[in-house]
Amino acid sequence: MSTLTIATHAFTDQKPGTSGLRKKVSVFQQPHYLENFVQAIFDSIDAPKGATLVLGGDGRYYNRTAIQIILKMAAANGFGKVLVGQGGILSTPAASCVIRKYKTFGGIILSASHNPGGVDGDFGIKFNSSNGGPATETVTDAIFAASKTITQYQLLDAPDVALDIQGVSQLGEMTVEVIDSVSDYAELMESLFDFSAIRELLAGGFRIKFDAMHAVTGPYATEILQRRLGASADSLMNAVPLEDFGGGHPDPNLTYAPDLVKIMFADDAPDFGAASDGDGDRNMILGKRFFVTPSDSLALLAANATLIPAYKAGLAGVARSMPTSAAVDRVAHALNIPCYETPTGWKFFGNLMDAGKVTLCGEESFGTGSNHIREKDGLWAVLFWLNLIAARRQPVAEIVREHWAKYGRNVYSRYDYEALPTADAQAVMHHVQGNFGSLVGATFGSYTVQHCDDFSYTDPVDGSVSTGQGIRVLFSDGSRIIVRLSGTGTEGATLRVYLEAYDANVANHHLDAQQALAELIQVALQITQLKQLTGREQPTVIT
Ligand code: VG1
Ligand code: CO
Repeated sequence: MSTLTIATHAFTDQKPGTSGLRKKVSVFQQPHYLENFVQAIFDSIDAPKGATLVLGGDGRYYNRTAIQIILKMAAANGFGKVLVGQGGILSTPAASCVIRKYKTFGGIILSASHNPGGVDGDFGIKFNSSNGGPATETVTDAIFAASKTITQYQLLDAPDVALDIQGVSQLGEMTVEVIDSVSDYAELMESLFDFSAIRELLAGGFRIKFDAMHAVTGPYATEILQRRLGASADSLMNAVPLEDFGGGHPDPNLTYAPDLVKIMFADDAPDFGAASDGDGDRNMILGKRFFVTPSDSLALLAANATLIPAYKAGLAGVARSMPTSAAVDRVAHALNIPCYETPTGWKFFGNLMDAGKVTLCGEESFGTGSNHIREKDGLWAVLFWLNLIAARRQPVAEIVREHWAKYGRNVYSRYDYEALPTADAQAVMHHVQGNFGSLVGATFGSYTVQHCDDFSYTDPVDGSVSTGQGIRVLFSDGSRIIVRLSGTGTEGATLRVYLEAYDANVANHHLDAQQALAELIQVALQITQLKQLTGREQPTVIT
C-alpha cells in the first residue's frame, strides 16, 4: 500500500460554524471537498505520530463514504490507531465518551445534527479534542485558515475497511479497531444514574415514549431503555436509524416531532415523552399533555441534581448559552453557586468544565449536559428526568409547576425565520444595532429598555474573546429580546428571535407561552422591523 499525495485547490467556504462544517451532501461530494477539510484538520491539530483518533457519525447518507476516506487519510497522515463505531455509527455524546474513556488524541464526528439528511440533505464534519469536546474557536479558526491555503493532501491507496464487524484490522501501518457503538456509553449512563430506581418506576406502570426520529439514538435507546431498564417494546418509536431519517427533520421540537407530540397530548397519553435529534445530543422532554421548555429543563435538573447519584454532592456551578433563559440563574443563586453566560454552541462550555467551574450546562435549543462528557447529551437528559421522577414520584407537569411557584417562571419562546436571503437577515441585525442609542430608556407598552449590546464573551479560563455573538435588548423587569443569526444552516440565513419574560405570579403560570408573551412579541417585531425588512409575516418554526 502506498501513500498518495494528491494535488488540490482550496475552497473558500470551509469555515466551521456553530458546530463544525455543515453543507449540502452535494457540496461534500465535489472532488477533493471532504479531503481538503480533513487535511486542514490534520494540518492544524499537531497530532504526535502514532496518535489515536475516534471516528464515527450519525449514520446519515454519505457517512460510510466519508469514513472510508478519513480512515485512509488518517493512515497516510501518521495516526497509529483509529477507533471506529460499528457500521460507522457513534452518536455525538458517545463519541465524546469514547474519546475520554480511551484517552485518545481526539475524534472526528460526522453529522449535521438536526438538519435533514439523505442525498438532497445535509452532511457535516467536526473535530473534537482530547477532552471529548468540540474544538475551541482557536482551533476551528486555524482549520479554516489551513483550508484556504491547502494545495495537497495525503491518502493511503488501500481497499475499504470492513466496518460492520467488531474487531481489529490494519490499514498500512495504522490499526483500525471497529468498536461497539453503544456499550461504552451505556456503561457510563449506568454509572451516573440509579438504574434500579428507574427500572422499578417503569415496572410499576409508568409509561414512556421515546422518539428516536429514525436517527442515531435508536440503538442507544434500545439498549439502555429497553434492555437495561426494561421499558416495553412500544416505548420506542422510529428506533431504526435510516440514512435519510425517513425523510423527516430530526429536530426534537413541537414542530418537527409531530407524531410524538400527538401521542403525548392525547387523552390516553403516556406519563413521559422524549425525543432526540440526528446525532443524539439534543432532547425534548414532555409530560402528559405538557411541554417542558429546554431552559426550564436545565433549571429543573440543576435544582434537583442532588437526587441523582452522580450529582449527590452538589454542583460546582452551572452555565447556559446567552439566549437561554435565566431560569437556571435563579436556581444557581438559591444554591449559591456560580452561573456562567456563554455564547451559543457547546464548544464554549468545555473550558469551564475542564477547569472544574461547572457541572451542568444547557442551551435553549434542546441541549443539556454535564461534565460526564464534553458534548450535550440527549439520552442523558432523558435518564436524568426518569431518575428524578423515580425519586420524586410526581407527574412532570407538577414538578415544573412547583418549580415555577418557588422560583417564578421565565416564560420563553424562540421564533426562527429560516432560509432568508442573507442581505435581509443582515438588514434586521443592522437595523437594531443602528438604534442601540435611541433604544436605551425607550418604553414599549409595559417594557422599558435598560440596556442593548452585541454580546461578547471573554473565556474566564484562557482569556480568549468572542465578539458578535448576538444582539441583546434587555428590559428593566428582566425580560429580554435576543436576535442572532444561526451558524448551522446551509441555505441562506436563519434569523432567530428569542423572547423571555419573567413572571413571579403563580396566577399566570398556567398561561400558554405564546399568550403570556403576546405583548413582548409585538415589541420584538417593532424593534426589529422584521416584517418590513424581510417580508415574512410568520416565523418558519416556533419553539
Ligand atoms: C444551533 C443552536 C445551538 C446549538 C447548535 C448545535 O446553532 O442554536 O444552541 O449549539 O445548533 O447543535 P445555531 O448557530 O444554528 O443557532 V446541534 O444538535 O446542531 O450539534
Ligand atoms: Co445535534
